[in-house]
Amino acid sequence: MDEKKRYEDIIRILDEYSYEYYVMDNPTVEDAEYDKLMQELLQIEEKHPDWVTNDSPSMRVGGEVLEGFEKVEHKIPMLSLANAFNEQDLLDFDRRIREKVGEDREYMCELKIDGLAVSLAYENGRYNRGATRGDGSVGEDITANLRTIRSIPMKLKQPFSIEVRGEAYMPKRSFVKLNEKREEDGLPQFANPRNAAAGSLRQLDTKIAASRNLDIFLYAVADFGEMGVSRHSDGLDKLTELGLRTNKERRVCKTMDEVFQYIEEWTQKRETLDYDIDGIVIKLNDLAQQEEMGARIKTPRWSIAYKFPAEEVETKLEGIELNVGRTGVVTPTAVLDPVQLAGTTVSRASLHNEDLIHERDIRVGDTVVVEKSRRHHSRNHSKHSRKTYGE
Ligand code: 3B9
Repeated sequence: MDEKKRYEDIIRILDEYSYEYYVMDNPTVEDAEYDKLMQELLQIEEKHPDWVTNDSPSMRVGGEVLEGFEKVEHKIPMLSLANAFNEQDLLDFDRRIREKVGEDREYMCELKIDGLAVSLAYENGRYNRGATRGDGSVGEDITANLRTIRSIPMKLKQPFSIEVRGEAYMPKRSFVKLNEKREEDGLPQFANPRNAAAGSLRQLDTKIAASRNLDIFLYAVADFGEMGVSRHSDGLDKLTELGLRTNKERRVCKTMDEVFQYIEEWTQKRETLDYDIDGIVIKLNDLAQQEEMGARIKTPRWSIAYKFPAEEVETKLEGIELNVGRTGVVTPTAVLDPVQLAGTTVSRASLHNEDLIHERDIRVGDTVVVEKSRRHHSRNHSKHSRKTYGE
């Protein structure tokens, strides 16, 4: 029997099983069957180390320890999204679009996943490089860590050379489990799934990222040009056809009423998802119309993110003010880089008393999490901040 051929067959079968399990969310075989083939693969690889390439299913468990992360230049910049905080901002967005492209328009509504923006480069259909967004022009090479995300195909179903963009995230259930485990082990907690995902992908030991159970949704291509589609929605369908994981809760809307309906629906349903979303992304669907609208330096004019009123948001501690009350009690107040929280702008928050500052080792320049007060004993203060932890 041709062992090389058997080896290649096993890789194909394992890749197909992974695709069905992790991308389609529809397992087709028992775990035992998968494990048996994986064992056979490992045995062959032990005999023929020279056959093993980076895109073997055996490489998904990590093992490589990196010295640092190389810089990666994004030849086509990774843009971000302008924000909308209310209906009026969205109506203004729609008006600017109608002024330029006319009344004949449709919008794609998507969930805004609260994760880490990354890009995946495929060369002739093979996974070639993965990078963080960084500042949009230059990111970090996290190819090895992203390889551990099982839903990222090492091979596309057609040999395209494309750069796809998306959001890597940690599912809520994995986040809760991870923090429980860290508590047991006496390790500091992650503040939220986004920090946990970002921390995991920044690990030099790829085994750590592999153990963190991350996932990904892809939502864009650097250049849809070569894919032969004329609408963003067709582009996403094409990504799905190529074997990439896209978010299925997307919807084409023909009117702003439909857009508002979509927003309303997901404002209600967001807690039912196993991942955090921080808003809704609205994109002009027609790619020619997108081009007509063009882009600002950092953000396209054809897209906008409606942000949910945040209950908890990170910002920088700019200073601490001490106020002495009539009774002589000193209350420290945090002066913050202004952020949107629960529908209002917050630039100050009570730190309650000096002990709290020492207890949490709060210092100017720290990143702090400001949250809407949920406590009854601090009635006088609508906001308070706590120190966050980032790995
Ligand atoms: C260069 C969803 C998010 C998102 C885009 C998103 C964040 C960003 C974006 C991606 N969730 N969608 N979409 N669901 N968190 C729309 C900003 N697109 C781009 O990054 C991009 C980049 C483009 C076009 C789009 O063309 C240019 C080429 C050269 C110069 C300037 C623009």
